Amino acid sequence: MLDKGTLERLFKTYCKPGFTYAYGTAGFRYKADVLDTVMFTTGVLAGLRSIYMEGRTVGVMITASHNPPEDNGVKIVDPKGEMLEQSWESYATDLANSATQDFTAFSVFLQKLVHELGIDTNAPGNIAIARDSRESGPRLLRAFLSGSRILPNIRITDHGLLTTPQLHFLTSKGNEQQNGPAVDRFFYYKEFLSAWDDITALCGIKSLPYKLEIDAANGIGAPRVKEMLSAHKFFDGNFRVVNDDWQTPASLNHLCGADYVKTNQRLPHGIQAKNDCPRICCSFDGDADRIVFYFCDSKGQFRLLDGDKMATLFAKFFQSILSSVNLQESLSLGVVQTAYANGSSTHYIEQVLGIPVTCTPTGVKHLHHEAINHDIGVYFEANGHGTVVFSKKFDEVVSRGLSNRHQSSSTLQSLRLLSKFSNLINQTVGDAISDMMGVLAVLSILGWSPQKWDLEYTDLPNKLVKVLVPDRTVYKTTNAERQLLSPPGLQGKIDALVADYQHARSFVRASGTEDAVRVYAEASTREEADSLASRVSQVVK
Ligand code: NG1
Ligand code: ZN
Repeated sequence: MLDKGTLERLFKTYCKPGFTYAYGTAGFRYKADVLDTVMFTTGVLAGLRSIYMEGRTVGVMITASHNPPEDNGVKIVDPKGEMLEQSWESYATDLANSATQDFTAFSVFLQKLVHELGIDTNAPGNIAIARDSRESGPRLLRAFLSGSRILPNIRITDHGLLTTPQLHFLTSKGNEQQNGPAVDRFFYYKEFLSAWDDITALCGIKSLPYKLEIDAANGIGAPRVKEMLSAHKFFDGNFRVVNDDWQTPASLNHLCGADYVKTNQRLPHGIQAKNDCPRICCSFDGDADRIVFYFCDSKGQFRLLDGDKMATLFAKFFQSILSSVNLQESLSLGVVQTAYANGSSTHYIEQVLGIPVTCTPTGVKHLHHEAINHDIGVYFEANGHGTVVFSKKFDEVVSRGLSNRHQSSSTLQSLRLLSKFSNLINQTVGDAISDMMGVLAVLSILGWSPQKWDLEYTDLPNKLVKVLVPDRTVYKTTNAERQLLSPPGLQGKIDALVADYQHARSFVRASGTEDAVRVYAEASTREEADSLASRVSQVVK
């Protein structure tokens, strides 16, 4: 480690007293002007994590996703591309909060951590880092790099501007392929496009079934999706990216993007309400790890195809392929949702498809950990954040099937399809680009229009409201966030309100990314859902 004098000088450059940080749903996320301290300490912590993981590459993403342009954040990605292990979230928080006291508190805590974890601070480590298009990104990157440099043997690969899922994917592949080709964003494009080419060739698909309009939220997804798809025969001339002004920081997520479309249930700026040509539209969020689809029906009305609709589409698709090759008993298929999933989607998956559903707390890290208990685990948050994960057993069973020379050609075709789908989907985390291609591939194979997809089930009317409260930390939940434990007595009041409505549901939880409490309500009519949300909001305040 650096000598004390140099360390103290660096510390004083970046660390300021008087702020308390918490590692939230997706890392540290605040207004960018209070982030320097935690960027510096996260630089230290990511280095320690890599040394602890025997030098394997740890990823770091600087982003605040769908939040406004003046926010930013940082999260650490573990070597397999997954979210940071939970016990380390507390180390990250405690290290940051020691640094907001003074240099002595920071160095004492750091020494204690290093000692307790048995870390040799001179050992080698590797970090792969990237950022989204926010204006504060370069400044925060400098603070991070200075933190990581207090450990002398940490090698940094700076990928520059990437989408969040690209960084997850490259972190994971970088660890798998030590001596292979360069693992950069072009490697990402090649991997996913070759899976797309294999699937379309296998299924005889010659072109996109309809025009594609992509709202890129004026974020980093815009240049990346253009760079990836522009030169490809399927997409060239058949897709259009709107809200692609990623170089104007103030326009990020403004009147556009997945969060805007899902929350307001309306078209983003830049996409016209028309139904004169077959088309499907989608919106990414600011760092392109979420996607929602939509279209306008014959009356020109907006129809949303959100994360729940994607989960049901993938679940139904994989279920039908598994049963076509008689693998439904040997390979388990399950869907993971959160309490925000529309009740109709859960009912459809469980009762119509007969596929088990598990509910976890909000945040993909929770969904992901549950999904890996299945051989094919489909997980999506209603807001469009999710993916599909395939187990080792899935790989083994499929490759065994493929090497069996007595299989019929239709069985071989289905097994190849399963195998190629596991390559088309970014299994490390939700990925707008990869999910988009996955959905387009499924719709093309099934020959479905967006209208047909939408008709699978009808959403219950619902409402999500943000309520500002003096202290959101008092809102403690249980039962996958569906019930409040505290403040005392509040859950009883919510239950009493819910009982006034037909087929209704409502729950309250503190946001992990914003200083607010979220109220969700659904009921059998629009009026009832709105009324329940408003009455629950009143008792929460
Ligand atoms: P919070 O702010 O904890 O509700 C939001 C989303 C999550 C997840 C994270 C990370 C909702 C209701 N919540 O979390 O699903 O995507 O942001 O970006 O959409
Ligand atoms: Zn995001």
